[in-house]
Amino acid sequence: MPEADLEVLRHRLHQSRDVVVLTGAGISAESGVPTFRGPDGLWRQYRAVDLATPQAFQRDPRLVWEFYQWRRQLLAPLQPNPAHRALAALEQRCPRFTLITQNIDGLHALAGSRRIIELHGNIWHLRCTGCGQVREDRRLDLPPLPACQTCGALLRPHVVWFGETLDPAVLAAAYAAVAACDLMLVIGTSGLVQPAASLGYLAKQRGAFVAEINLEPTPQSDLYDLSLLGKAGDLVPRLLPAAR
Ligand code: BV8
Ligand code: ZN
Repeated sequence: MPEADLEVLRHRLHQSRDVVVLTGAGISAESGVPTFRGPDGLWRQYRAVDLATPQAFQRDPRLVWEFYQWRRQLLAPLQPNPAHRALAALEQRCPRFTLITQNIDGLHALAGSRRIIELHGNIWHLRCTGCGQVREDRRLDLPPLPACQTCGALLRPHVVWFGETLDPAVLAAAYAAVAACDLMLVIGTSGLVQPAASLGYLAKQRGAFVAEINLEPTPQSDLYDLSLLGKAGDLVPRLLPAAR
C-alpha cells in the first residue's frame, strides 16, 4: 500500500538530517534509457557484461567504441524525468543530501542535482589510455578510435568496466556518506552489481532507515525497512511535501 509507506517516508525525510540516495538504471528508464536487464535491456541486445570489460576493449576497441557511440547517440536527446527532478528538489530541502548513482547517463546533473557521486563514471567523459587525461566530450561524431589531442594515445570511455576496481576516492566518499546517513533511499536498481549493491546493507548496519523504490523486489528487499513497488517517476515525486 504505497500511500501509507510514502507518508512514512515523507515524515522521515522531514526529520532526517543526513539523507543518502542510491540510484540505478531504473530511475532513468522513464526517460527512455534502456536498463540492463529489462526486456529491451542493454544486456539482451549487446551482452553489455561482455563488452563493458577491459578485455573486450583490449581485444576489439572498435567494437567497444561502437557500443558506447550507440549509447551516447541514444542518450543525447533524452531528458531527466520527474524522478530525477524530485531528487534535485529533495536535495534543496535536506540539510545534508548525497546522491550516489550507478548510472553513467548524466541525467541527475541535468536535472539539477549537485552533490552527486558517480560510482561507475560518466559516458560523456573520455579518458586517455596513455597520459590518463580525462575530459568531457559530448561529440556524437567521434572517430571509430578516438585519439588523445595531447599524446595521441587511444581514448576510452571514463567509466568503470566489469572486472575493474572503482576509483578508491569515489568509493571512500560513498562509504563515508552511507556511514553517516540516518535515512537511505535505494531507487531503481536490481541490486546485483557489487560493490554498489552492498551500500544499502552498510547503511542498515550503521542504523539508518533504508527504503527501496523499485518495479520489482530485489535480493535486498527483505533486508530494508520499506520496499515500495512502483515506477520511480510516479513514487519519487510523491516524497516531496504535497504541493499546497
Ligand atoms: C569490482 C558502467 C573489484 C559501464 C557498470 C567475475 C569477474 C569479474 C568481476 C566479478 C565477477 N563476479 C562478480 C564480479 C564483480 C562485478 C559484478 O558485480 N558483476 C555482476 C554482473 C555479478 N563487479 C565489478 O566488476 C565491479 N568492480 O568489483 O572490482 C573486482 C575486480 C576484479 C574481480 C572481482 C572484483 C565494477 C562494476 C561496475 C560495472 N560497470 N556500469 C557501463 O554502464 O557501460 S555496471 C552497470 O550495470 C550499471 O552501472 C549498474 O551498476 C549495473 C546495472 O544495474 P542496475 O542499475 O540495477 O540496472 P538493472 O537493469 O540491473 O536494474 C534496473 C532495476 O530498475 C530493475 O530492478 C527494474 O525492475 C527496475 N526498474 C525498471 N524500470 C523502473 C524500475 N524501477 C523503478 N521505476 C522504473 N520505471
Ligand atoms: Zn593522452
